[in-house]
Amino acid sequence: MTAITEFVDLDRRRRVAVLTVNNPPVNALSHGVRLGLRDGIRQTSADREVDAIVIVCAGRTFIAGADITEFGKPPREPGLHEVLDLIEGAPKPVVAAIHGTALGGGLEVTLACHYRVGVKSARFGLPEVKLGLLPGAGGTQRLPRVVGVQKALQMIVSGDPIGADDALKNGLIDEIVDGDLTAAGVAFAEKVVREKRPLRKIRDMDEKVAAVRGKPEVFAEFRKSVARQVRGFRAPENCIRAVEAAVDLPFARGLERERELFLELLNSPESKAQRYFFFAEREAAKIPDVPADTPAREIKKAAVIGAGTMGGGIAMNFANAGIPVTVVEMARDALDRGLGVVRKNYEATASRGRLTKEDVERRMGLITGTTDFNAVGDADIVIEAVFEEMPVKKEVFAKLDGICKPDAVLATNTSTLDVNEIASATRRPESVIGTHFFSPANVMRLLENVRGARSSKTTVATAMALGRRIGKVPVLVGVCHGFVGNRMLHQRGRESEKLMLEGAPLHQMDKVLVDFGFPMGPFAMSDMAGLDVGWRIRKGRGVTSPVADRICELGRFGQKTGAGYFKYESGDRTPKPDPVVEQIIADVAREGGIERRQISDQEILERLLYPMVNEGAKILDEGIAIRASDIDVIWVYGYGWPVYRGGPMFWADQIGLETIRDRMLELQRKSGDEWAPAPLLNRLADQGKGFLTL
Ligand code: T1G
Ligand code: NAD
Repeated sequence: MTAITEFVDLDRRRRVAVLTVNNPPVNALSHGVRLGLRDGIRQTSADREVDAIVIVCAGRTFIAGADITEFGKPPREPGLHEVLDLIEGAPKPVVAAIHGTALGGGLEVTLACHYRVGVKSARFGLPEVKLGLLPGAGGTQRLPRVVGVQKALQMIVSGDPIGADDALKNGLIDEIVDGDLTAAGVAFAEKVVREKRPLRKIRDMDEKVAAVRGKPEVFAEFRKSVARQVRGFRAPENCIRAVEAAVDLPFARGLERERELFLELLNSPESKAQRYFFFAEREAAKIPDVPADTPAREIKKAAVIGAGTMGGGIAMNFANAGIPVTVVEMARDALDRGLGVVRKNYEATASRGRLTKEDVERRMGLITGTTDFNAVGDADIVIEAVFEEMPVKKEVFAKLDGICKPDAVLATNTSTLDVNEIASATRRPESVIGTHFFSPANVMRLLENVRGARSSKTTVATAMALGRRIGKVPVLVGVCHGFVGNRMLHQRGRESEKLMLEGAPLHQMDKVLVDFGFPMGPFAMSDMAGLDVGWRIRKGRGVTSPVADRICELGRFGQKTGAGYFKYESGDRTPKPDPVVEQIIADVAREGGIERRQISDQEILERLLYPMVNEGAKILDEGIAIRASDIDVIWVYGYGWPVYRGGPMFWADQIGLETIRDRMLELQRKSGDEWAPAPLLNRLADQGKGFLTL
């Protein structure tokens, strides 16, 4: 074995050369890897002792793409196109031997090879669209020539990988191999040589793109079919145009068109935000004082207290991950109702073909309902999701303290209450932590883990590891009212009520945020979550919200009662303005002596989002969030902040903190001290810095 570069080794197996890429952790196509592949292909192409070449990777995966950390930096030769032209133009067969995830530029490397083999567990994808980009090294031109235009459009615009069986069925790979991958790759290459198979260059394959030539309806239908999920994103349309070029243009011209469309995206604010977010999501998993090797408790059995809106969804997460879970309710009818909702949700998913009947029964089989608290004695973790009332929570935790095994983790799903006070109801506060799921808990990916003053590192590590295991994005936050997400949401809510009294129609405010990229406006979202939850919390805390309270007093709790801030036709979730509510707002404004006026979309946007950013600055200053990017991860995964705007803190940095601070000072002079800029915002604005420089 000789090293071509630090990241690529060359070995020989009889008359087959093996180029092994070794650039941990994911063999990204960094400059050193490209250099090694270029020199390796040149050397082995010229070597008369070599009949074929195999490209394989060391470590846990085949090449997982271009090195994202190199984007935005001056490009270094060789570029990926040069390397791929050498591979495809090699005078002897080049075979890619694939394991793990061949993604982005990694899949494009395999598409430049003449043949591809993969192990059963391998996955194949072009996820560039998730970075606000498109496959920029021939993927949009070569993939449709192999798997056909429809499949290529689906893979490139969704960015989701496919498995080996699907890849084989669609001609993306030639064989599924098992055992030693390098040996299998070499054997396949020797077979190609022995059978004198052609040097199959995908660039020369025209049949599958020709089949769609002159049929623009194929693209029109596809655009229609993805319109809802690609709303606001810039990259998907460029992806579709690049595949159109593969159909309409000769290969070389198609590559040029792909390049133009790629560069447009590379320099776009959307891709900058999505590339930032890629790393922000991975940073969120790192807790400075809880190293990655901190021992976490193994979760073999779980329990959930309360089978209401949240309890049922939380239990589904465990069952979905194959973890047996016991659900405890205080009465049989509440239990049956809660588990009934769980079964209905699973059956609804099965009716959409995303689960089989066997899957439904297997998952329901992992969920055991009981009204006997003692049944949770052997659970490794217990998550409490009972009423949001401190006395009820403390009574439950005191009971769990007496029942659960010594090393069990006791977690609370409270959305606002003091986790430290809840922990004080036990003799083991070090084992208590907040695990704040978002509704619907079996769908929303965010998990806000709330570290109590006494939560041990093992308890923190356990909650973070569990979050990833049940398919969530866990983010660690500190204890304060509403933690990070709800605390910032409260500031937006406060200002939205002022705006409504000053004259901004509810549907206008919702439209401003929907146009900004949120899936739903604040008032439609409240109607979906249920106005009664907030009403119960306000009553519990003796605080009022005049308009919302009057709406709730009329029994209008939102979608679940057919009316809330908006009214809903039966079976239709479209929010419709309701004169009843407009009258309530006008009455409260008149009683408050508030003069009403037209308010611009820009003013609405600033007054709804700047208070959130300002609260984010306070949260950072108080150490409730470890880093600004964690706040962005919380808002993207928990509150629908559009990922192509990075998150509230990233977005604020793009606008410039000085601009935001100065606008807040203006509003402070007009409307009062709730607009006072946070000390951190002031400091950074004065220094001309951003939150992400912290
Ligand atoms: N570049 C640089 N670093 C990367 C990387 C990449 N492509 N992929 C992962 N990392 C880092 C990551 O930040 C983390 O670092 C560590 O590797 C482990 O990652 C020309 C333009 C492969 C499925 O979009 O989807 O090719 O935090 O924690 O959960 O057309 O990483 O440890 O310091 O995510 O096992 C297209 C991106 C690029 C794939 C593994 N490729 N990666 O998941 O580990 S654009 C992608 C992933 C492109 C071409 C275009 C996942 C993974 P750290 P991890 P994982
Ligand atoms: P819910 O009213 O729908 O369900 C609470 C359930 O707890 C009820 O079924 C009730 O019978 C049961 N319960 C009450 N006391 C009990 C006890 N002593 N033992 C066993 N069961 C008991 O409420 P929810 O919306 O599911 O909220 C539950 C918790 O989750 C609250 O702390 C809430 O703040 C939090 N939360 C709610 C949401 C949301 O959007 N609904 C989101 C995040 C967090």
